[in-house]
Amino acid sequence: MMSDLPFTFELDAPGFRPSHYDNHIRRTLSAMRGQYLDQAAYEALLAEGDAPLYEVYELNRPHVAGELLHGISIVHPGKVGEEYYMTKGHFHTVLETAEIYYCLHGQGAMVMETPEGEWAVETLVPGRVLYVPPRWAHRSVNTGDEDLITFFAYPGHAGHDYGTIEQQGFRKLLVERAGSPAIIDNPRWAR
Ligand code: PAN
Ligand code: ZN
Repeated sequence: MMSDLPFTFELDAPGFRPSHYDNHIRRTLSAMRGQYLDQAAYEALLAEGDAPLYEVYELNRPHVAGELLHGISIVHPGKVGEEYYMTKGHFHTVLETAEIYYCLHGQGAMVMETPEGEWAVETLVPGRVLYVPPRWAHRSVNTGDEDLITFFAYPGHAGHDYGTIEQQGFRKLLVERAGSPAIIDNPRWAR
């Protein structure tokens, strides 16, 4: 088998867009129907326009064990009601696969949980590395007023299971209370 050549790319401040990438994915408000706690605030915001919530720059690698899928995730600042802009979040289809995140810019948090009902919220600040162990679903949340930018890498065969989270969301939500992020129970969550 012919081997690939090593490659490099740059992540320059302030935008941290990779100098080389293969896919650019943009998620807007309409992709998040049913995911925000305050449905009325969601509908009101959507009526004003389908706002961009987050973007992902991916580098193409084969989706097989041994490879590392990697790229840049950018969650824009904003709120739906009192709930911060966030990614859809997912389990990996192959549950026993981990992921590593490195925060480059902004202020935020990763909301995580296991199928067994454990949960965790870790703050993301520039320079901080977050290790998401196997089995932990993960969602990035922007709690600041600038883009939250992270570099991520995960195993090529991991796959994405969005359906489980779409059904009732994460166990915990991140909302703004008195100007600061607060972790609250998700009333829709009932596993
Ligand atoms: C990341 C995420 C990215 C977007 O690459 O896919 O931050 O979030 P959603 O996939 O939940 O929309 C990752 O965790 N990959 O496995
Ligand atoms: Zn992931």
